[in-house]
Amino acid sequence: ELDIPESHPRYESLLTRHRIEAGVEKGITSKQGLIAEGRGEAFDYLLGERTLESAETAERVAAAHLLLADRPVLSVNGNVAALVPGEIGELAAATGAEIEVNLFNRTDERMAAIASHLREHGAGEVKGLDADGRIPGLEHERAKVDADGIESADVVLVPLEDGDRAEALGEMGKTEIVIDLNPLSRSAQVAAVPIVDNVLRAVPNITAHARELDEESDATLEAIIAEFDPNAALQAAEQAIRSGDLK
Ligand code: PTJ
Repeated sequence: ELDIPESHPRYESLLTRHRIEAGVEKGITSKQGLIAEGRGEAFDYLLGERTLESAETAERVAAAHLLLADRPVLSVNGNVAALVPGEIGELAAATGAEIEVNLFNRTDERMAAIASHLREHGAGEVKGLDADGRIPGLEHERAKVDADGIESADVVLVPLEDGDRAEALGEMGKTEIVIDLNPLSRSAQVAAVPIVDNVLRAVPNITAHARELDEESDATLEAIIAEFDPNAALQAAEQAIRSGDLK
C-alpha cells in the first residue's frame, strides 16, 4: 500500500502517516486525528518505537481481562479504524468481544463510514449506530453509546481515548484498558490497565496473548490480573522516556 521498502528505518512511522492520511481522505479519520497522530509519533520516538517489557506485560493482562469479561467491548474511533481495522476484528474474534464505534467528534457520516470500513476488513457486527445508551456526565454527542454495547459492558478497551470520557467510563464502574503512547495522559492515568504502546503493535500483541491464554482457567487469568500494578507500568514507561535510551 506504500511505495517504501520495509527496511527503511522509518517504515512503520511512514506507513502510519499514510494510513491516517488515507483515513482522512475516506472520511473515517477526523482532522484532529492528524494532530493526535503527530503527538503519538513523538512519544513513540522517545520510547524507541518498540514495545517495552512493561507494555508487553500490560498487553497480557489486557488479554486476561477480555477473556474473563462477561461483556467485553472494543471501542473504535477514527484513528483506530484507519490504523488497525483488520486487527480489531481479529482481537474481537479471539476474545468474544463486541466492536463499537465511539467518536469524540461524532457525525452520522463518519459513524457509517467507519462501520463499513471495519466490515470490509472482516469485522462481524459493529455496534454504536443505535446510540440508545448514554455515558453520564458528558455532553450529548460524546455521551452516545449503545445500550447493549458500551453502556452494559464490564470491560472496555479504549485506544486513544480522551481523558474526560476515560474518567466518565471509569465512574460507571467499568474496567478500562487504555492504549496511549503518552504515559502522562489522563486516560492512561485512570485506566485499570494502561498500555503505553502504539496501537499498531498493541492490538496484535493482545490478540496473540489472548490466543495463548485461551485454554487457561479463570483462576490463572485472575492471578495474572492480580499481579499487575498500573502505576508501576506507567512509571516504567516514563522512566524509559527519561532515560533517553532509544534502543
Ligand atoms: O475519531 P474521533 O472523533 O473519536 O477522534 C479521535 C481523536 C484521537 C482525534 C481524539 O480522541 C483526540 O483528540 O485525542 P487526543 O486528546 O489527541 O489524544 C490522543 C492520544 O493518543 C495522545 O495521548 C497520543 O499520544 C495518543 N496516540 C496517538 N497516536 C497513537 C496514540 N497512542 C497509541 N498509538 C497511536 N498510534
